[in-house]
Amino acid sequence: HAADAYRTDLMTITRYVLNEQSKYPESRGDFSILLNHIVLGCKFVCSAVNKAGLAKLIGLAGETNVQGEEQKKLDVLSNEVFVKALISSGRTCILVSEEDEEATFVKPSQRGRYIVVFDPLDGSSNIDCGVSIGTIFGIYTLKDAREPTLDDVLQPGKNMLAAGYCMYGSSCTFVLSTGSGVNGFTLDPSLGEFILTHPDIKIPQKGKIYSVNEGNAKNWDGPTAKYVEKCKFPNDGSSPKSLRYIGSMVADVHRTLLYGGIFLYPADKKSPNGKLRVLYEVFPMSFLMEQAGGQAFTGKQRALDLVPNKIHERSPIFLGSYDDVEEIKALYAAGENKE
Ligand code: P6P
Repeated sequence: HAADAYRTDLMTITRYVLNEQSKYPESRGDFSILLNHIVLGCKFVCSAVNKAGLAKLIGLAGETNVQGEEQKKLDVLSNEVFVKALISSGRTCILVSEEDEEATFVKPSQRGRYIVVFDPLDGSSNIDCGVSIGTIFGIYTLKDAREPTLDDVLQPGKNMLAAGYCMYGSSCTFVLSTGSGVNGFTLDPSLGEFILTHPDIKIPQKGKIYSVNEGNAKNWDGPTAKYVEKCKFPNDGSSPKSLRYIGSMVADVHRTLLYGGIFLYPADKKSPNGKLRVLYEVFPMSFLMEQAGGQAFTGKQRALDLVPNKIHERSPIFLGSYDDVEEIKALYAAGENKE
């Protein structure tokens, strides 16, 4: 409708964060500045990802471009964009990226008090077939003002101030929590702004979908195998759950958040800690799930209580609708009693 096309009270992500900020009179706008730089990175990646197919078509990807430079892989390019954007914000002191073996310690002249952990382009192996991929991030703050060390990063996820992801799919959707609920914003390319489209997201208490790579079933432990069996052959007369697995965490988690259900990346005999990384995959998604009324479990404990020892540590993860995760927690508790 014409009226919708010209809504005048646009709640952009910048306005939303400033509104949030006004709740903390002592804040100096640092978080808004930090977030705006993360949003800038996402807008760049969104544009690059959307061109990726074309770049391949016109032979740019993987070959030299007009400047004779080697065309960078999108995940490397995305990482460089985020690292540069975060450092230039002047509000960060430590960065941990899935793409960098070591943490980046920002030099004192450009240092702020925020620590950002991120996967610049998760699921990037799916780019060539057009499957949605995404950026995932979490934000901690320095515990005190002394020289930052790696200990300041190795904090449990419950200490995060904020977490979110940006999904590059049919539309570019930015989902964010700053600790008081979850909100979704969609990029309006004509404005170059993220507009609030999913206010106060709450995940359904129970869902009808389970999301796991069934190809790993041979290597699952007892409780996971039992849970998936129950999804397929329920013994309480309820109908079987549907299986939806995209193989791109941001897409699988976004669907779970909006439709309900459970996403599982369990441990298995080959990978006893599962595949997903604690700091910049498990923690941010677990933070969002809890903020949306769901929960996240590692097979042993609440995911956000985990204290990582290494920045690229992995953990099994079961996250989604509260009741669905409760079921698998009960199976792990029963499994433990049997040992
Ligand atoms: P599998 C993508 O490579 C990724 O890191 C996540 O985005 C995704 O959830 C997972 O790995 C898929 O792993 O072993 O099922 O292909």
